Amino acid sequence: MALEAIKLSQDEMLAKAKDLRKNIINMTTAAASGHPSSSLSAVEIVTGLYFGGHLRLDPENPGDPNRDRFILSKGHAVPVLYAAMAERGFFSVEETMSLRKLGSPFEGHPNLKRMPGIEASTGSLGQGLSIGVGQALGLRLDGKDSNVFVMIGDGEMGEGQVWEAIAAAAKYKLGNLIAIIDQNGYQQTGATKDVLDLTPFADKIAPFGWHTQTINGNDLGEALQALEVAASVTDRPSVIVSQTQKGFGILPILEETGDLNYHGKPLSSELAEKALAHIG
Ligand SMILES: Cc1ncc(C[n+]2csc(CCOP(=O)(O)OP(=O)(O)O)c2C)c(N)n1
Ligand SMILES: [Mg+2]
Repeated sequence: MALEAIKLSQDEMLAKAKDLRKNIINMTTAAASGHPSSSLSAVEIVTGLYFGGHLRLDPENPGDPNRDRFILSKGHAVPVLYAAMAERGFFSVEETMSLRKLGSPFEGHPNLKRMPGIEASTGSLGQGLSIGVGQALGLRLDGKDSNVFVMIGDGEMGEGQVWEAIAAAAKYKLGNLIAIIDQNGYQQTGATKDVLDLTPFADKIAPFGWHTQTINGNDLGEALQALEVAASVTDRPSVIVSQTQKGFGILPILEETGDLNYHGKPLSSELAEKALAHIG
């Protein structure tokens, strides 16, 4: 297979998004561990990246130097990444069921030493955008036209290192760098606005010299449109503030539990069954 960006129809992508959601629930419930709600909020953007014509990849040759890169800085949401990679042909959906099992390469956070196709080892929050800046600079030095996409959590935005990376990316006018903030409103210990409110993100990042967009990131059409615009900006870095809901796709089930954050908790088999039925 050659390097290609797969572009499905919007209906096909909506079906993929459902597949991703089901796989996220199945693998975390099987592991009895992991972060389904953090993964679910990001499904539409990740579907858009992998199936909306953005990530030029070759699963047969994951190290192709001309590939585009996706760094999941909020590494605990790795089930969404494994689910997308499985659908894209890096490995089977069945293999992802070994999530968090001893010896499995499907670790609880992305590990580039264990899995081809992972672009950065993340999980220690705050680092992914800096890694992306380095990769974007390197790609430019090498004369490549590859893009680097980095997804950051809204709680993760409280890490000072993210803001250093924002400043550096603007200084170097990294038009090949696209940040996506998954603004799902919650972090580990509660609502992000109560822990450390750095919203509105776009108004804070724009003065550094970034192109900004703010969207409903659980609307696939908006996600696709924003990725299109961001990719067309080549004279400066671009950020998509993706306003989402944590656990999107199974909100009625989370509501039932009385915990809309549901951070770092897998669903019980019983709740997983309900969630899968709800997704349809
Ligand atoms: C440096 C660091 N501190 C703390 C943690 C523990 N931790 C894991 S997930 C999380 C919350 C992250 O919230 P957010 O970035 O909003 O992501 P979400 O789960 O909401 O998508 C925290 C604090 C960590 N992984 N890394
Ligand atoms: Mg969050």
